Amino acid sequence: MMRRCLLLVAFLFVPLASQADDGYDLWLRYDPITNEALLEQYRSVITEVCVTGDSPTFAIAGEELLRGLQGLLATDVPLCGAEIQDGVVLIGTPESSQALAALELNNNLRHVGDQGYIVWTLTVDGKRATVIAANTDIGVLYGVFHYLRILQMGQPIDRLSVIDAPGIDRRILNHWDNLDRTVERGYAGFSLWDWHRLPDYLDPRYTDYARANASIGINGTVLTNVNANATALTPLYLEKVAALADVFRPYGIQVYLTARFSAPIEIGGLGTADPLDPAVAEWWKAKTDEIYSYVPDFGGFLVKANSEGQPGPQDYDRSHADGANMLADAVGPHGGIVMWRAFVYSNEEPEDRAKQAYNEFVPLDGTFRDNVLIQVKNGAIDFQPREPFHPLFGAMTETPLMMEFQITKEYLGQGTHLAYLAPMYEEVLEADTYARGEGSLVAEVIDGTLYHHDLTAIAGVSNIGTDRNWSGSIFDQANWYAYGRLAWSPRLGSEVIADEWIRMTLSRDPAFRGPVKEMMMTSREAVVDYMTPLGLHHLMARGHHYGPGPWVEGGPRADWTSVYYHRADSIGVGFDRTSSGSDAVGQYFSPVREQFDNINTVPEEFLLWFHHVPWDYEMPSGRILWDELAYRYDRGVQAARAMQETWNGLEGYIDDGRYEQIKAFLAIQANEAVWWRDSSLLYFQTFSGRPIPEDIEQPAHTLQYYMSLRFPYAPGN
Ligand code: GCW
Repeated sequence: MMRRCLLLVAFLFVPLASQADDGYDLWLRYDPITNEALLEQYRSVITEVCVTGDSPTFAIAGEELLRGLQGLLATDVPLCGAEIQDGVVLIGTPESSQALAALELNNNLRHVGDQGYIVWTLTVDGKRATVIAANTDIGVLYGVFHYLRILQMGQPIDRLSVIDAPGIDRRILNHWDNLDRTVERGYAGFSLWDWHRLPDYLDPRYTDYARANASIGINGTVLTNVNANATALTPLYLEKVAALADVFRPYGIQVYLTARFSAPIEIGGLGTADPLDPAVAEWWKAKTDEIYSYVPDFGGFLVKANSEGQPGPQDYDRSHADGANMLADAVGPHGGIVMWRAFVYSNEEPEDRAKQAYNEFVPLDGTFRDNVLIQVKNGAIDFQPREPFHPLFGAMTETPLMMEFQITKEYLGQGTHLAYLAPMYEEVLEADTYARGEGSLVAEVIDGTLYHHDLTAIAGVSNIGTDRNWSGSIFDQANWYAYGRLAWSPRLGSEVIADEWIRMTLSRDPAFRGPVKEMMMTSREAVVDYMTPLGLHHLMARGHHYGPGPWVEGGPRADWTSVYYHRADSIGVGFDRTSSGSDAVGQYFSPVREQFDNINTVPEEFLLWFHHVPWDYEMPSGRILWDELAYRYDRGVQAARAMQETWNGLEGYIDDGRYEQIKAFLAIQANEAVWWRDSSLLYFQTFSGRPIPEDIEQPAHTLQYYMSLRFPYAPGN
C-alpha cells in the first residue's frame, strides 16, 4: 500500500520541464519571457493593441498579436478604446487608420511595396506608440510577425525603426505530394492535403500551415508533385484546390498547380499534346479559365517536362520555350505565371549530365514570354550535400531565373540526420558567377537586380507532412524556417537564422543556445564529410537514396548509377569535367571557369567534382588523396559523434518529448555516419588498393555485408 502511494505521489509531481511536447507549435510557441527585467520593460512599453482594419487578414494579424503578447508577456493585453493610450501597439495601413494617415508615413511606405512594412516607435495623437504599418493588409500581418520575433529574440522595443520588404516577390513551397497522399522524397508522414475529404472537411492543420508559412513570409504553394497527375486538373479536384486556396488566401498564400504536359490527351480527349497544335493551346486556355473560375487568384503552373520520363514539348519536336509559352499565354490574361523547370537531362544524350540543362536552355534565352520563369536547382546535378552553383545562374540575361532548393533532405540523411541547410543555401546564394564581372552573385540573379527583372521567385521543395512535428524531426523544422527567412532576405546570414530559430523554438538560455548553434552550423559539413567528401556526389543507394551505394551500377540508365559520377579506377577517382574532360567548366564565366579547371586552384571541396585525381596525389594537407579521403570520411563520423555528445549534455533545457527524439535521431546519425564511412572506404579501397590509415577505426563488416543491405520500404521513394 505504502509503495503504491509513493508511486502516485511521484506521478503527481512530474516537473514541468519534463512534460512531453510534440513540436507542433514550431517557432510560434511564444513561451513566457522569464527575464524579469526584460519583461518589466516590455510590459511598460506595451499597454494595449489597436487593430485598425477589418479584413480577414487584419483579423488574423490582430489575433496573432494578442496571442503572441499574451504568451510572451504572460498577461492579457487589452484592445484599445476610442482614445488610444500611451503604450499602444497600433497596426494598420494609411487607408485603415486616420491616425496613421495623419502621420504621413507615405514617404517611408513608398519603399516597402505591397508586401513590406515598417515597425516604428512614434508619437500618435500625442501618445507613445509602436506603429506596425504597411500599404496592404498582408504587409501588416508580416509586420506583426516581425514585431513578435523581436520580442521572442529579447531585443529592445522602445526605439524601433524597422523598415523591411522582401528581396524576392514570390516565395514558394513545392510540395511533391501525390493525390494518394504519398509524398515523393517525403520523410514526415503523408501529405497534409486530405484530398478525399476535401472540400467538405477542412482540417485545422491547413490553417496552421498557412499561419506558419505567413510567419516567415512564404506566399505561394504548389500543391502537387512535379511528377504530375492530370487528375488534379479535373473539376472534382479543382473544387478541392479552391477550398484550400480559400483557407490560405487571408494568409497571403497563393496556390499553384503542376501541369502535366500530356493532360490534353489524358483528361481532354485530344489525340496530341503538341504545344503548337491550336486545339491543344485552346484546350489549355479553356482549362486555365476553368481553374480561375475556381481560384480567382490562382498563381500559375509549375512544369517538369521532358525529364525523367515526364511528357513534354520535345515529344513533338518542339522546344521548352514552345511548351512554356503556350501555357504562359493561357495564364497570362489572368496574371498567372509559368515556372518551367530546368531540371532536364536525357539518357540518350552522351553529354555529361551536369551540362545538359545549360545546353538546353541558354540557346532559348530571349524566346520566353514575360510571365515565364526558369526554375533552376541550386546545382547542376541534383540537390547533393554539396554542389558548385548551377552554371545557368548568370548565363541567361533575358529570362528571369528562379532558384529551386530542396528542403526535404533526400540526399542529406532524410528523416533523422541533423543537417541544417541554411549554410548550404547561403553558400549558393553568395557564390559569385562573374556573369557581369566580379560581384555578380547568384542572389542577385534571383532577386532580379543583376539583369533588371521584375518577376522574381524562389522555390523550396517542402519537408512538410502529417507528422505532428510537421517536418519529421525537430531540427528539420529549422530548414523550413530558414528557407522562408532566406527567401524573404536572401542575404540574411545562416547563423543569424539559426539563432532566431533556436530562441523561438527551443530555449533562450545562452548556455543552451551556444552549443546548439554550433551543432547546427557544423552539421551540414559533417554530412558532406561522411557521405560525399572532396566533391564526390550521387553515391546514395539506388531508388530511395537512403544510405550509401557507391557501388550502384547497371540498370536502366548510366546517369542513375554512382559509378557514372565517381569514375573510380586503379589510377584515381573523380569526374573529369575540365577543359580536357567533359568541359563542364566551360559553362562557367571567367575566372570561375579557370579556377575550377585547374587542379591547383579548384576549391578542395569541389576537387573530385571537376577532376579525376590519382590516389597518390599530394593534397594541401600533405597527405595523399586516398588518405585524405579516409580522414574526411572519419572527420564526418567524429563530427556526428560530437553533436551527439553535445546534445547528451543538454538534458533539462527543453521538454523531454523533443529532447528524447532529438537524442535518438542523433544516435541514428552517428551510427549511419559510421556505416557511410566504412562501406565507402571499403568500396573505394577495391580501386586504390591501399590500406585504411591505421589511426582510423577499421570497418566492422566486409564490403559484401554492406552491399547486401536492402531497404525495400524506405520512405519517400
Ligand atoms: O532528385 C530527384 C528525385 C526525384 C525528383 C526529381 C526532380 C520529383 O530523386 O524524386 O522527382 O529529382 O526534381 O524532378
